[in-house]
Amino acid sequence: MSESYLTTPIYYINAKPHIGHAYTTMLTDAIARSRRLMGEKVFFLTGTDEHGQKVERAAQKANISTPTFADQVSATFRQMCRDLKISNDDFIRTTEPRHHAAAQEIWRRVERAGDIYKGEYEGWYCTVDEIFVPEAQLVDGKCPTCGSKVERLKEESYYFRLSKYTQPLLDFYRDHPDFVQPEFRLNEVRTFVEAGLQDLSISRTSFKWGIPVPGDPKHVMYVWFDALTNYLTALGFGSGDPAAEERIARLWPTVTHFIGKEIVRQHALYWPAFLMSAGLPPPRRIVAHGFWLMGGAKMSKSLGNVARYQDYVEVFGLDALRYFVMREMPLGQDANFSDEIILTRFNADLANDLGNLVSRAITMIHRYREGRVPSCPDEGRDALDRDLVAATESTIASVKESFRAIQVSQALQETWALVRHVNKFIVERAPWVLAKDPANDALLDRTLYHAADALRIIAALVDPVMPDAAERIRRMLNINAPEPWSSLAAGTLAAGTQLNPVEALFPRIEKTIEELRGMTTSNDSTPAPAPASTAAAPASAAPTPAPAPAPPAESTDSRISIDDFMKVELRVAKVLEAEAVPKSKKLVKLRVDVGTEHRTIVAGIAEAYAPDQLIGRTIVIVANLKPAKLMGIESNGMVLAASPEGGLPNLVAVDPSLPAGSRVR
Ligand code: ME8
Repeated sequence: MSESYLTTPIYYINAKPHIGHAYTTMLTDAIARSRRLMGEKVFFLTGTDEHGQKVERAAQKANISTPTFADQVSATFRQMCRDLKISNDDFIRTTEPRHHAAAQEIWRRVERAGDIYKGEYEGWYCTVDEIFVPEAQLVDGKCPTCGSKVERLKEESYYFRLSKYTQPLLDFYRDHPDFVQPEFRLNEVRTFVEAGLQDLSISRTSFKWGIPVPGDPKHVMYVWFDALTNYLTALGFGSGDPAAEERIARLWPTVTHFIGKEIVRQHALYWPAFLMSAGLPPPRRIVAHGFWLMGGAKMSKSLGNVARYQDYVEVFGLDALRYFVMREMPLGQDANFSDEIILTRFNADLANDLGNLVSRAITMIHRYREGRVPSCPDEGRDALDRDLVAATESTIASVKESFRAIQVSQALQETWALVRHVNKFIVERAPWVLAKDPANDALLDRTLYHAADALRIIAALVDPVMPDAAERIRRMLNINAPEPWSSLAAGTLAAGTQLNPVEALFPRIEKTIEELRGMTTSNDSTPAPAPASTAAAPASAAPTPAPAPAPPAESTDSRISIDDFMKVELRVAKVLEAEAVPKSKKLVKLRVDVGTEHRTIVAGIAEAYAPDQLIGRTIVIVANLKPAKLMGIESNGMVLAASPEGGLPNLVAVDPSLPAGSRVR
């Protein structure tokens, strides 16, 4: 049996997980599940990256000890895996003793190779990305990757002789052109290496929250030196266990690291260089996906423009979220995360296409054949039958190929082409007409058989992305276990199978976006870690995207003109009345004076303010928003509040002496 090792990045714990982390984890999970269905044995690792100054500072801000803080936030990532039904085999934390042993072992090996020396680092450091930034790469004095402020460092530091690996890396890239997927990302790294590499500072002395350097505990390891090693730790590297040696020899050459595109350099350059120095082979493959954007900028915890995966699971269901992210983001490209696009895809692809197919195929077998799958003799098949069988067979082949090539969006498009084909087949055959005349019995049997058989194949093909939906379809078809993809073929559904009752798979969501937002309640009970920065967010209920304060270097320019800004009518208002909205944790109904009139606004601030704290306040509202219904109440405007990530909204305040209706600009 062939075997492979798949990893996600290990996530920083300066804040809780968002859709970006959920995405990489779900994508890797879908690939792991597809490989298992193809008969491979998979070892799938995810976890948390817990050291570094950023985490130490976040713990200080939250007024919790760093280890307690680390335990709490790491637990939210572990919970994410459970919530998203991730099939990982291990969850690693870099604060675990097994990882300390592995990181120190790799350090020693690199040191023995003569690749570590002591020097002094003087230069800029971005704590958000945990990277050293050469002066020439600063953009307006800020980090070129995330746009955050950089800090000046001057401290004693150990260096890794990265420069020595310039040629070995270039040779390796030449010999392994498929090392990074998509290929153009490897070209970017190659260009960077060709320009010549400088040695890399790999230790820090100005804080303590890290793995001590062997033999010199005044230093802690640079977080990336520590973090990258996690991929070996999980195989038992540094444990001294002889079984680990065998495991490393077997699995390490198969490893694929799934990452976001912002950390390609660390994985495709630093990591192979560290490994070469330690006498180990570089990873087999790096798969780098694009960014989820929110309001034109990368969704990121440091910018604060994040969407919580929990809100989407609650409103749309887990399978729908998994489907959406994997369908919407072709590998390597950026994609927009928006409530509107999810709702549209939910109703079009899941409720209409797949949901209808399931309900039609199963219901008709119950109605016309007492719930038993009819038999389907070969004779009498016509072009319509043959086309469907051929489409089913070719979809099985192409979907397998797409999963192998890590093109999950493509695999879903291919599967949906089959879903639509079967729906069309049913409409063309019109079983409801055939059923009226017993002379059509054989044709009706063939029609129902082919529809149910294709549905069985579709369930198998969506299984890696939508494991629950696949299981529910199998249950309706009375199939007990997932079908291995190696033997998946059209025409093997057993005639005579007694089907179970039909279930609604994805009932259409008839609500508007505003109503959906009003329904969303936060189930977040773990303490909120201190954010690295905050962004002003509208105070309407989650999951409204917040505009990002500054676009990162790689995003498209999302700046607006003064004319665009002036279209938004911000005005001072006085709160006259306030009452909680029944059955909503977040919403409060306000009656406000906007100078020219009194109006009702529903705001998502109930968790932060009791109604009587609001009466008499002077606030700022968006006065020219189209009305929206929230929990059945028409809201005419939006209250402005700043919302730190994971924290409660804080109303934007102006001098209370300002008259209601004053324009804010
Ligand atoms: O970089 N769109 O951790 P991190 C898509 N600890 N994916 C996103 C995303 C977005 N907007 N935001 C985050 C680190 N991600 C290091 C990794 S590995 C040895 C150390 C995903 O918490 C994506 O996978 O900043 C990205 O690479 C990762 O989260 C970064 O997570």
